Amino acid sequence: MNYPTVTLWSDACFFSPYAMSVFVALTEKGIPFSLQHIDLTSQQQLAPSYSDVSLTRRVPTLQVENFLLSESSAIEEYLEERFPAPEFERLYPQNLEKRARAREIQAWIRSDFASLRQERPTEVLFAGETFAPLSESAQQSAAKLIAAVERLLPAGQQNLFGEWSIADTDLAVMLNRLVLHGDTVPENVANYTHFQWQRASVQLWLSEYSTRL
Ligand SMILES: N[C@@H](CCC(=O)N[C@@H](CS)C(=O)NCC(=O)O)C(=O)O
Repeated sequence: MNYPTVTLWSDACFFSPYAMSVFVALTEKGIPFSLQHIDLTSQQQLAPSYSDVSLTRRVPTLQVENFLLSESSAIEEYLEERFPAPEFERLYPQNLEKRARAREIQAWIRSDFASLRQERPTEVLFAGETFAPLSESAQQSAAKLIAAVERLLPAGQQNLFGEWSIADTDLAVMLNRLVLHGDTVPENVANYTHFQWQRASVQLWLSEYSTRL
């Protein structure tokens, strides 16, 4: 098969959950791609050369041939249409309502949970660091997240929609801010999170990070 040239701009430390989400999406679809790194610690995203690449000057940014796109969920919806099933694996459920639900989860994960994100930063996910007990506000955020997962996850299932979707990975990232930190999470939610974290595409991202230590 003739694949187009695909490049993913990621953070140099492999600490971006949004770059991770796109990395997982490309890997799941089986699309060959190369990685370019932006060093956020030295603010390389603000360099003039990156403004030609990224409208938002953030990571991730994806390039397919000469088309450039930022914002992880927009990238994933583009990938789903640009590399459609059945030739390529699905990122989103086939069923319309389930697909809408998956997008709802993605949008929610990206726009809410500020206190959780702040008190359980990506260092928890990718460097095993620990932080102070959660504030009242972060506890409320965590309770809201967990209640939603308990409502959405069918009993005895390890994926939200019967089969894996990119929303499972995004949700597991947010949940692992708690689970990997050792915060109290119901057993079925912790099991779901562990299961999602074991996925080969996620482990590949984690191994990319560890080769950079
Ligand atoms: N909503 C964006 C968030 C992207 C984002 O926040 N990227 C961070 C790294 S995790 C970044 O590039 N930060 C540098 C900056 O904002 O200058 C997405 O989903 O792609």
